[in-house]
Amino acid sequence: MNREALIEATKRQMPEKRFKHVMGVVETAVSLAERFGGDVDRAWLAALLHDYAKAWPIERMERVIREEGLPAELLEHDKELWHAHVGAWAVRQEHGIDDEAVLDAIRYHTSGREGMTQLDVIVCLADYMEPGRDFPGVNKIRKLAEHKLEEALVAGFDSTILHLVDKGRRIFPLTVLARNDLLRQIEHRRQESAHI
Ligand code: DGI
Ligand code: FE
Ligand code: FE
Repeated sequence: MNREALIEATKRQMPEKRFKHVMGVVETAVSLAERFGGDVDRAWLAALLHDYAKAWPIERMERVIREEGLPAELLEHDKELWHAHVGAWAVRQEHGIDDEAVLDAIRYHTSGREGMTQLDVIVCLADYMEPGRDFPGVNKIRKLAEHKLEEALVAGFDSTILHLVDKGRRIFPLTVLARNDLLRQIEHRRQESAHI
């Protein structure tokens, strides 16, 4: 796989501003993987491709979901959620990416999911805290991410959920399940370290 060609193909899918965000996510995901002993190559690849379909027209995303057997349930939820699944489909089709761990990290980078892998967490978290991001609470997330991946991602989901509630919008159930599961893992770890 040629990294330069993948970077160029990704750049062609989106406006300059979005591409800058993507490269910020790459930089952040790689540094998180290094800090927490994760898979740096997979973090690089999943981060580069995470928003591959983000700027595609809505109709194109809808067609892929309907015709390529992606979860139909997506159509009943916020369109913001579509690009993650469509992006995973697209990079397999267009670039032969077949590493399921990478595809899952792309697929679940917006919603999260139960049983998130370390790679899923790194990509999702990097998306929240890359250098170009600026929203209330982003510095708290960056601070937590210096030591605690899961705690930082819970803070990220909290900011999204609070924002959606504030706007009177629906919450995709998988995000709630993902947050509960992360809190469960954090609690478990606390209890284990208390017993040593
Ligand atoms: O693609 P990005 O803008 O880089 O970031 P993203 O893939 O995390 O998309 C975030 C958007 O998705 C954000 O505007 C909130 C929106 N969204 C809508 N409903 C939900 C949701 N995000 C989550 N996690 N859960 C939802 O239920
Ligand atoms: Fe995204
Ligand atoms: Fe993103």
